[in-house]
Amino acid sequence: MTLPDPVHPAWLPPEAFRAIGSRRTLVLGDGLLAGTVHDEVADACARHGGRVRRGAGDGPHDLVLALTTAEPLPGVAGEVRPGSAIGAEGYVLARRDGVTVVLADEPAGLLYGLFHVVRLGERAFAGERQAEHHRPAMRRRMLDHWDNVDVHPVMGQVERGYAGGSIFWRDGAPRGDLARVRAYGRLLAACGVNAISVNNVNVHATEAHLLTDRLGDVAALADVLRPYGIGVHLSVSFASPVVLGGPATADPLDEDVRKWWAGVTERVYDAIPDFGGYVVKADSEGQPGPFAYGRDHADGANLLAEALEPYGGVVHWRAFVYNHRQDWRDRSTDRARAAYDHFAPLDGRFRDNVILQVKHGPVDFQVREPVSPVIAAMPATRLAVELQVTQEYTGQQRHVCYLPPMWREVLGFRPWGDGGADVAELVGGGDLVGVSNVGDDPYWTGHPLAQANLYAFGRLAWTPGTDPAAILDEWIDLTFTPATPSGTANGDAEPAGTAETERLRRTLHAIMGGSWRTYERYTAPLGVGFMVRPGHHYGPDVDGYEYTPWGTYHFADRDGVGVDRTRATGTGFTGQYPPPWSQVYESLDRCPDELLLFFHHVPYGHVLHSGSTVIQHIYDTHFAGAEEAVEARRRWQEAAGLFDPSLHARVERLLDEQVRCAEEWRDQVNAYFFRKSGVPDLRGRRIP
Ligand code: GCW
Repeated sequence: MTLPDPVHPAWLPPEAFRAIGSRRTLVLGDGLLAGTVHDEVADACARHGGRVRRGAGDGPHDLVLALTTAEPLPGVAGEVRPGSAIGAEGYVLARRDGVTVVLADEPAGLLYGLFHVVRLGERAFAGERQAEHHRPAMRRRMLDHWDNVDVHPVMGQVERGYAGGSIFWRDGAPRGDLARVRAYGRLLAACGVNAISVNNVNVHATEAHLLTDRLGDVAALADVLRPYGIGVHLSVSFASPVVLGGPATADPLDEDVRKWWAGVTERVYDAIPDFGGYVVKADSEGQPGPFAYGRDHADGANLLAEALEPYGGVVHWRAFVYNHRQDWRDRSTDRARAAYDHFAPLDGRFRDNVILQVKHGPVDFQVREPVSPVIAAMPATRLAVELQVTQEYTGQQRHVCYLPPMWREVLGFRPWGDGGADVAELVGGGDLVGVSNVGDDPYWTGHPLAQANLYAFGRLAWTPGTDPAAILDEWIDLTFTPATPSGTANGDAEPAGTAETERLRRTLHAIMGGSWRTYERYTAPLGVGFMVRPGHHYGPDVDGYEYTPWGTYHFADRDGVGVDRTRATGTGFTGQYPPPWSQVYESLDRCPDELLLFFHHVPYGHVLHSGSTVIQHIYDTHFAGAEEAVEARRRWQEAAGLFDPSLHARVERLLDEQVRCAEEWRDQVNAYFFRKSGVPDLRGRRIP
């Protein structure tokens, strides 16, 4: 596939297909996605001299990609066919007698199997391989685009977008570059993503029309994404009937409203038969919702679910509901409590095709938050966990911040303690949703190294237990050194790379591997959150949100800092967790250091488990974090010869900005707390 110039190929450079493209492949199976698999291989063969057959299979073959329903399956493929079902998107990978086999029950499995072979490169064609069964942990692995069709006067083309404009929309119209959208679908399929929503959850006037008279624009996107197994979803306004010329009310219990949604939804499926469903942000930050009619969120979600049900569609109903007009003087209102307080009582009331979409933390995508208690509180409700791939609060794609270590902690969190299920298991078979970090920038994600977050999102949604460092290796190998993969994420032996590729890997690990913790060190301390500039949320402003209606406070005074969320003396938020966490978070002694100020208000002299006082920890981490940014830049500068010069130059410029901003954070946070507390730095460093 030829990419529209000058778009960066990300993790699918042509070289990544060399191993397949130089061999003899047989593709057995019908259907659109099997056709995609054939075309991918054919394209690779045209470049690298191999050949591909589809249907009838004169041997010999090096690679057979076959549906289990294909008759007859050639010898080796027949031998590795498992006795039981492989499952919707799964595949079996094996190698015997010099033939590599991918078997799948459905064409989607063939596509994911093909990309597995791409990841393995030459290793896919060496030695023998016992049959391995691969299937995704999450049924839906979805990216939400916060893309506006019109340029929003405040938020622009993409809300919280840091990679240029939208790849779908521009100035009120479709952007029209469907080749780019197709290339995006291909990248997503290669990391395992199978669904996207194509517009912002804040649905403004123009965007509301995508549901009705501008449905053709959505159908055009669905058409180019379909060959890569990507289902299209749409964010809709709860007030759609009112704003699109239907009934004068959007009351979910009104008969005319129900009929209106049924009719509209029928037309959606006429245009897009495999349409995924609706995404809804209701009664949140000014978006309309069922509260206006005295109804609750189960009433609201079920209305849309009922309309989608005949077609197998789903509603992603967001749990991000809180009072964004609170009085900062009111210490009893706690934004962290809001999602649980609104939704936990509704457990069991949602229709089967409602998926409650819960942000991973109780507040709002901060660099450090506890896991949302809603996830453990809704056993009778289908759940999606929402992660923010776009780096709104983690450096806005100007800072390197490799997020998978945070996501791994979220997915591995056990709400009932050791021995209980973890978040990935709780949501297992359900949905993992990420807010996309992609735009029309030539590197897709603005910061070229932010591509790794997108790639890793898909890979973690497929296999949540994967080590983030192994995913990083996979991404590095595909993107930068496709000829010499290390393949550690697949558990394969590591072949010797050249000294140069080893240096390249070491450089990227040094810069990216710990970058989330580095970012945490130079920004808001110990889980307290925010301290960002209001509005755009970039850079430090310690009191920026302190006296605002948004509910995000740190309560620093001359004696101490932090939010008391205990049951004993605070907002009672700790009580939303089951034991042991309700007790661990309640207890000043047991609360993990990194979340201390999320749960407790403590004096500056409070001694952490680490042995340091809170104030000294603030100074130490801020000096260390800013130094780590300087060190990352130094490593990058040293590695100039290892990367494409224009990519290198782009990252270098961004690292300059990261260093500048990290030092600004360091100085503002340190100065602020020194002035509040009057406690000097034990090590006598300069605090402005
Ligand atoms: O983090 C906040 C963002 C808003 C966003 C909102 C949400 C789309 O600042 O820009 O709106 O979350 O998740 O709905």
